[in-house]
Amino acid sequence: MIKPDGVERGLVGEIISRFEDKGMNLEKIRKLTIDEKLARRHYAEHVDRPFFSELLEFIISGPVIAMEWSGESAISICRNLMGATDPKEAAPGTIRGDYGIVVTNNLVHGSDGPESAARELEIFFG
Ligand code: D4T
Repeated sequence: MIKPDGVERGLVGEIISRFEDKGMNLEKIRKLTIDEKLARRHYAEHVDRPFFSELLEFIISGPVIAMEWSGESAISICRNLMGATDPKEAAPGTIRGDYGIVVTNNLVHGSDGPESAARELEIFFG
């Protein structure tokens, strides 16, 4: 998912190109504004984390681009392209390393395993 900061900053094409250039296949794409109910469902695992309310407020603050990508080792490859969660620590050459500074506004979200991918695809594409 490209988060509201990535959309607002006009980085959608750049971010999609990075996944395509690596050899990933874009299967589905949808622009939507997440409402609070959907945000709570998507981020249910983080409900007890101290940053939850900030994360919730941010993710509903503007449109996002939800995407399904396929390809060899798609989950780990996409997460490597995204870089470390905190853009301050993300390596140059990664999306977060090249475009981000603040951890809340870290531009992209990627499923961290097959179960979360299936759960999140169901949330965004049914
Ligand atoms: P996502 O889930 O967005 O791909 O991020 P990660 O898998 O890389 O990281 P995460 O689950 O630890 O964090 C989820 C989400 O919360 C934001 N966040 C994180 C935040 O706003 N403040 C914080 O202190 C942390 C650690 C960023 C990603």
